[in-house]
Amino acid sequence: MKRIVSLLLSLALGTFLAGHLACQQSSSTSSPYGNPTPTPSAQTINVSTASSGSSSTGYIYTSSSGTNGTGGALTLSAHVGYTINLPGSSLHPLYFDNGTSTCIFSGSTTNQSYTFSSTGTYYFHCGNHASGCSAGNGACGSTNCNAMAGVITVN
Ligand SMILES: [Cu+2]
Repeated sequence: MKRIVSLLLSLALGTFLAGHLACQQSSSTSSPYGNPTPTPSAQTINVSTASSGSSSTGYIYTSSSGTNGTGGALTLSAHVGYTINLPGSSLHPLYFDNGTSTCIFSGSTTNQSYTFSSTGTYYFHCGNHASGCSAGNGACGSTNCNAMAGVITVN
């Protein structure tokens, strides 16, 4: 009788341990030492040009991951490590900066790509079709461009 009880106990213990180990294995794919740490994956944001009657200059920037507010300015958010692809052409010369008068791209007439290495607020506008830029369409460091313009918050 004692042997049967002992056998049943070891069977139950074995089943419990097998289930426990299987459970641990399935939940430890990210880290064996506790809760998995989510790693934000690098993403790419693509910005395009478009005609729009809602813009005072007839053009806007668009992106599937952003919103166009009144006046047409595009609002985007990103994380450090994200890459943004920005259009530039002779019709839409690209100005891009991080809120200072130092341009990252200054009137570029070709498409540009930029990977964010720092948090902050970044701005871009078209040299021909932005409106209301305090420093002028042909300059960087304007924080209030609308129409063909965009703002990216990087955190
Ligand atoms: Cu333009």
